[in-house]
Amino acid sequence: MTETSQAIVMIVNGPNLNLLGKREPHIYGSATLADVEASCTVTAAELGLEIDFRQSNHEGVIIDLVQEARERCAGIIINPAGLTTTSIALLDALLAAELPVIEVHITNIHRREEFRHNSYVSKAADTVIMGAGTQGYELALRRMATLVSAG
Ligand code: CA2
Repeated sequence: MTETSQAIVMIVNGPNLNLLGKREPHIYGSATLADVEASCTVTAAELGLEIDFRQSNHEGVIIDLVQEARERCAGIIINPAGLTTTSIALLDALLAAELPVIEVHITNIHRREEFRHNSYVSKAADTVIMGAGTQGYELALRRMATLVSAG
C-alpha cells in the first residue's frame, strides 16, 4: 500500500518568543511556546497537516528557516516578533519562498505603540492574524489548510 505524504507547514517564531508564558503574561498570555506547539500539533493532525515548529532569536537563522521551508514545505506561518518592522531581508526571503505565507501576531499591533505598526512582513503575507492571543496560531493553521488545498 502506498502512503500519501502530508503537507508540511513550517511555523516560525521570531526573537524573544521563547519567553512566552514566562514574562509579561498580561500582554502575551500564560501559554508557553511549548503549549502553543502542542496545540498546533493537535490542530494540524485534525487538518491532515504536519508541522515543523521553530523559534530563533537570530535574524539570519530565521531567514535560513524560510529558505529551508521553500525546499520542503507547503506553507509558512510566521510570527516575526521584533523583526516585523525592521527586516527587509526577512521580507525578501518570504517573497523568494513563493509559498503561502500567514503572518501571526498574538497582540493587535495596531492598538500598541506606533513603532509596531509598519510590518514589512505583511507585504509578503497572504493572510494576517492578530489580536487573537495564542489562538491565532490555530486560526492560521485552519486558513493554511485552505490555502494549501487550493494549490
Ligand atoms: O504580538 C505579537 O505576537 C508580537 O509579534 C510580539 C513581539 C512584538 O515585538 C510585536 O510587536 C508583536 C514580541 C515578542 C516577544 O515575546 C515575548 C513574550 C513574552 C514575554 C516577553 C516577550
